[in-house]
Amino acid sequence: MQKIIMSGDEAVARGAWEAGVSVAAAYPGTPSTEILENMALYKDDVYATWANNEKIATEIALGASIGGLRAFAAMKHVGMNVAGDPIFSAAYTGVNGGMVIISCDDPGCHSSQNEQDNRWYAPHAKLAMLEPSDSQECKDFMKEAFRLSEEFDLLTLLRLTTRVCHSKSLVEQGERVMPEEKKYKSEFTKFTMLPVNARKRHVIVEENLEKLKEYSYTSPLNRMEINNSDIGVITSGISYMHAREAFGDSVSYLKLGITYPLSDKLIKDFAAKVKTLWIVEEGDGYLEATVRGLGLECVGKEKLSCQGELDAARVRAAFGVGETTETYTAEAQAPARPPVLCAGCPHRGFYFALNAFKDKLVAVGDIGCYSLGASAPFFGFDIAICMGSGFSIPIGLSKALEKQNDSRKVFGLLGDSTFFHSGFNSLVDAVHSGANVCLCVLDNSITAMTGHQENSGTQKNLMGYEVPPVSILEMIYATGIAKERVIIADPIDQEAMQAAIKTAVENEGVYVIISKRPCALLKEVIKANAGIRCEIDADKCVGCKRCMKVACPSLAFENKKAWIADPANCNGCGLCMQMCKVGAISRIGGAK
Ligand SMILES: Cc1ncc(C[n+]2csc(CCOP(=O)(O)OP(=O)(O)O)c2C)c(N)n1
Repeated sequence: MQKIIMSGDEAVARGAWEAGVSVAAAYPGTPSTEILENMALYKDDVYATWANNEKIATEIALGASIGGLRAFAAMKHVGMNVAGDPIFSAAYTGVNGGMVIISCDDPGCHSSQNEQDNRWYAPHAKLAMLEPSDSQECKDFMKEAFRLSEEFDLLTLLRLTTRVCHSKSLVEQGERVMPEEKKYKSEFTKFTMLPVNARKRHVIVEENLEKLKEYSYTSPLNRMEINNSDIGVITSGISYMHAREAFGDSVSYLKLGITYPLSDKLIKDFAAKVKTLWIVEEGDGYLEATVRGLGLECVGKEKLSCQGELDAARVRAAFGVGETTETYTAEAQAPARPPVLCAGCPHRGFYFALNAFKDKLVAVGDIGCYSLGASAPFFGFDIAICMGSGFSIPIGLSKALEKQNDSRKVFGLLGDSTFFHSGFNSLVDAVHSGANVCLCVLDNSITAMTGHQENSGTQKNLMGYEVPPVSILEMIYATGIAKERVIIADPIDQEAMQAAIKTAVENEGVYVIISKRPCALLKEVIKANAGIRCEIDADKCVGCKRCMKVACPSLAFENKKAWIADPANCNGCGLCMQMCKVGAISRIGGAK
């Protein structure tokens, strides 16, 4: 069979297709996003859809599974917190068609608000769990996850981490093999989680996990590599790769593919073959807790902290083995370059306008491209917790400020995708409670942060089909808020945006601002702006640096003059033009 270089995410999608999956749902989030994007390539065979959040994605997949189809839901690690409610109950119901939850964790939080270790979800929610180490295993384990899910009637978790998702290696391609056809049939006691049924299902899920634990002892997904009898390393997922690179054949390995339920027997057998046990695992001491629970001595988290990603050098250094030469790190070669808002980004205009009222408001942010407005030079907000909270934290915070006779108005900021994810629920609470807040939807008409995924406000879906866009404005009106309290403004137009913010700051009660302008990187926007850019007349520039305050990466200041240093990225949005008091900046290449 043909071998192709694939990322872990691509291989997961391939595995799902080969396993005969019919329905796939997800909400984007690094490092999981490419799974569904690749699944959509099989749109003739699979219904692949972006759900508005991870709970919905899980429930869509569950509906398909109950109906008899193989289905999965994919998400980043924090998405599993959002999906927790259906996951914990679906673990009790079990499946009809096989069902897999894919959690992609982000150790080192490269692009996340925390580095939670989702392996704990497996024992907590009572899920089977598999952890692949490379792309071939991503494909093979995905197929096995469906088989185990059906054979043991368990919801199965495929747990990946950034380096497994994004590293590329060879993957042998296989055929799509459809599972035995299953029909939907009414099974009240299995799928209706009323207390009377749930109590019985709890007994069954425990029995099923016990059976899988028994099977796990012989599963080829777990394997021993016996090289010597001194040191035995217990490991799984990407940590296996780091351990192998660090120690080579100088130690023995127990590489675990099924990491819940863990086979006690297998761990004890391995422990009996070596003098000392080392546990090499990224994140928490999850494997270590089980090993110690079996009464076995081991070395683990006292050597390798639970923070950040592992690599071979870190593993070597921790266990004092071999060369501990430093590996290449970007920081060692170049100064840190944190991400910035792009040239022409509408969020920049919003933050610039917000700053004009800095002493009159307190702002709460959220997760999206607008998170970049938290740093210099805007320092746009100093609270950001999780998706949707940008609209609910202000409700509570405004109560606290009221009590402290602090007259500043609390602003909440989130994007269009985040609005559909969970922000709308918070908006309903804010309107219903009459809170003294201003909630701003920074609507750039796309889910930008994670790479331009469609959302319910866009006209196309993941599979490229035309769909009716859902109107954010109509949703806001549907809360019953007075129409004059809803203001739509173009964030690049400073006069309009500052007037909107001023109205909300100066008047009591709930206001909603829709900051509306499409993302500068959208294909249509790039096409419409082709050839248009700003230009600075050096003779007119007086070097006042007012234009530099908008922090556009296309602008630079040298020899006492501002200039467009990166014209290729300037889209002529004109925010800098509005700052210039001497008319040194003009737009060239067409009207806007
Ligand atoms: C629970 C959860 N799911 C997914 C993510 C990943 N994520 C971060 S920002 C974002 C989308 C933001 O899109 P939008 O609100 O439209 O703002 P934009 O980036 O377009 O400005 C997503 C999906 C996350 N951080 N948390």
